[in-house]
Amino acid sequence: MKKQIIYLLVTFAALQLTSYGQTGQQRDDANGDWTEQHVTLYDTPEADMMVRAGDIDNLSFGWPNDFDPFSGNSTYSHGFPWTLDDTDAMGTDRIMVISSFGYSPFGKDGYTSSTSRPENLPRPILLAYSLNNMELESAVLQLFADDFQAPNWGAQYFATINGESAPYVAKVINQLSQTGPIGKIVNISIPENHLYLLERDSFNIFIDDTITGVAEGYAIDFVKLLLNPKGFSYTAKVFGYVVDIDTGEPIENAVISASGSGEVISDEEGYYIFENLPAGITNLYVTKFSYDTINILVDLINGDSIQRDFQLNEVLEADFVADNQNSSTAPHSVQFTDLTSMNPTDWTWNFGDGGTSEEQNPLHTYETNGNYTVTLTASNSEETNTKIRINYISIGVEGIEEHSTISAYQIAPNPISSSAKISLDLKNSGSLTIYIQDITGKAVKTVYKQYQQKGKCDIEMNVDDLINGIYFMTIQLNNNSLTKKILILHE
Ligand SMILES: [Ca+2]
Ligand SMILES: [Ca+2]
Ligand SMILES: [Ca+2]
Repeated sequence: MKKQIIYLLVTFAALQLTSYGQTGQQRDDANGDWTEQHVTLYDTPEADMMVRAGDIDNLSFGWPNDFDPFSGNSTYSHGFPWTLDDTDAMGTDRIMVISSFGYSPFGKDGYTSSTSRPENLPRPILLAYSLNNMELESAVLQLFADDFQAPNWGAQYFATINGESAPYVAKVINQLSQTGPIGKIVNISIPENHLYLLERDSFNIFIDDTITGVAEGYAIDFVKLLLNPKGFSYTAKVFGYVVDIDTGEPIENAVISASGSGEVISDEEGYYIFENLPAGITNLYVTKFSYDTINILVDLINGDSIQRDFQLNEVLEADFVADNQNSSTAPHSVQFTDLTSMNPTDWTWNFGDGGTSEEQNPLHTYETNGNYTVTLTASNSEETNTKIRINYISIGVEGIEEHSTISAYQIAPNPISSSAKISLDLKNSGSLTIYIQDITGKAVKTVYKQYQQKGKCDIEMNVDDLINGIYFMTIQLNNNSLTKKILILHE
């Protein structure tokens, strides 16, 4: 009898092994044919366009029965090394060991031990497609990552996309601590200011570590690009509270951004919620002026609802505005107002024309025409921080409202009773942010935050949610910004 039970158990285990290796699903609307190496689909349930390189086959092992690689679960551990298949897309379904790997006193990961040069050198993964005049508004990169263990072995990955450094990719993969040869879907947003890289109808991602020399290898089953994503097939809910780490007070208006799901703002209780984050690894950022930025990975299974609270540490962050940045001729006097957080006690101003001051709110007179970069270094007994505003002051440079990258700007009407139009002429494309601060420097409203093509644009703004008073509006394009005083007077 006992023998029979053992026999049954062995048979059952053998059956499990044979079923592992079969792919339950071979095709779906969001991904197309899983066995294809290069797929482009338009208007899928998830995006205006989906491009993939690499077959969806768990590095050629196949998926266990009832396992869905998009569900957010990790695969079971698989063997290694494995026989390479020449038909697999470049850079997929193969072990790649960082190119700096050399002598490693701290041991080796399994992938490094079981493979050799030159087969295991990192390779780029290429996606080719045609945008067909599609306007690109956002993009999410999904990759099925296997055996990434930078924290365990001390690797410091970098990533490039079309040859440009992609720190937003490196940031995520450097935090992955996969427990051995297992795979999981990872979601990474392409930031707005890098979308132009995807307008070349090709996408080349390369991941390596050319510095540390440690023994770390990884593998990628497939890479998938969602252009103008609409939503994800498998999602989870994440919610929580943002509070000050010292006082425990809720922090309102903190911006929480998540890969592929835009951003949400904490309310007066510090509460935020994302209803539909993609399953798998997703990166969350929490930012708030005068607080340290927090970045964490969340690991989500389809249908999860999890709480993640954030405790932010207030820091001294320098900032300032000028009442009157532009003038047609010198001499021109500018009143600067310090907006630094955490009660600074010392200020060092550099006005860009050789002039300096140690007052909190200096008045400075520019004697010569030109563009001037203004720097404020503020400190208290514990911290120091510097704010640089490039070409912040413009005097006698081609018209009154001239600026190095933002020209012909106008806010009308001003004073504003309910809504106003901001008219801009941008000399460069880039990340455009428009925000409003109150007289104490507290950010009270984000008017606009998007990638913007160069040229003329009009932005409508409603200020019904702000009480009457004087405010400062900052228009920031990439690293350049200008600030204008506005007056809100509701009728
Ligand atoms: Ca394969
Ligand atoms: Ca590894
Ligand atoms: Ca594959």
